[in-house]
Amino acid sequence: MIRIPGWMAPLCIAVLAGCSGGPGGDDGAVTVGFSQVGAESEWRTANTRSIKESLAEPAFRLKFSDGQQKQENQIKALRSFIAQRVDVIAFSPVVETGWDTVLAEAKAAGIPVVLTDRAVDVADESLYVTLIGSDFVEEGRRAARWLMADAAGRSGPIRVVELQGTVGSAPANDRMRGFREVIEQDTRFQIVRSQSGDFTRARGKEVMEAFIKAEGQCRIDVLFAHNDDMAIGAIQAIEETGLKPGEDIRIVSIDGVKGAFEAMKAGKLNATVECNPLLGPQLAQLVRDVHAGVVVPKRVFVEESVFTRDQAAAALPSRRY
Ligand code: GYE
Repeated sequence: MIRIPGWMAPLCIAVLAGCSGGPGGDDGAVTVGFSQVGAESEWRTANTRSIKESLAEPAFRLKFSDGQQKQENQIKALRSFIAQRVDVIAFSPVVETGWDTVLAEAKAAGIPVVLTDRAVDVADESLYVTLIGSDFVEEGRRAARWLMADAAGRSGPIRVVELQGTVGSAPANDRMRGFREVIEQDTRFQIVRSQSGDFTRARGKEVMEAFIKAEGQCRIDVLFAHNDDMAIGAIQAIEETGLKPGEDIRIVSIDGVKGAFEAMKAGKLNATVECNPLLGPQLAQLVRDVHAGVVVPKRVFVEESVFTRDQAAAALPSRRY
């Protein structure tokens, strides 16, 4: 028996009534409204490119909106997609909470919602059809596991500072959680400072400067940054104080963008945990399926791994982001 998901009911009524269900006309293209977080990192730039390439004509008609890291902008974009009666809404929510109302509006309009990259925290899970993205908790665990292996034989205390991603975002919440879950099993490690650098290089640099100022030159052993861009900003801050990033302070970050591979090649970053931004092709397939009424899994993961300094030079030429 084919189960019709709740959000499809109004859509079915529209189809039965002979309505095309979208503004696209009869060419068969699926009209997608996509609301992006912003352009805060190398990861995001690669992600946007992948989405634009994959949701291209003639199969799709893409309405793309950049939220500039502000939830209010994203909510406005979603409302405008609803008003334009797009076929499918896809979006990467900047933070996890505060989406219930606008998602209920999309559901009432019969427009299915596909979450990409980041999760939402809503009371009613039927407000979205599926989420495609990485396992951020596992990425945090991987960073911690790498640090523990790297510190084998070393005595404690090992003083860690953490640059968090955007406050309230799924990757910041989950990476913090996964990292702590593992690192707390090893009593040598102490997280001495933890603050948001908003996933940008500029903020990563500023906050690292403040950490060094507050802790004094030789009291930070390890930096864990929730993304490569903040690590790259922090590397500058570390160099400006005369310390050697990658040596005096061991650094692990997340994403695996080209800038991280270059920093590893130069010996300044020790490891990066991969977070694959090239979601476009999988997203396009999901959008097609959802639009056709195919029942899709509620959660779709992306495959990733960890890269270290000794692998950087060999891996760099084949990196696609
Ligand atoms: O790690 C970071 C970006 O949501 C996975 O957002 C994404 C994160 C990514 O700004 O670089």
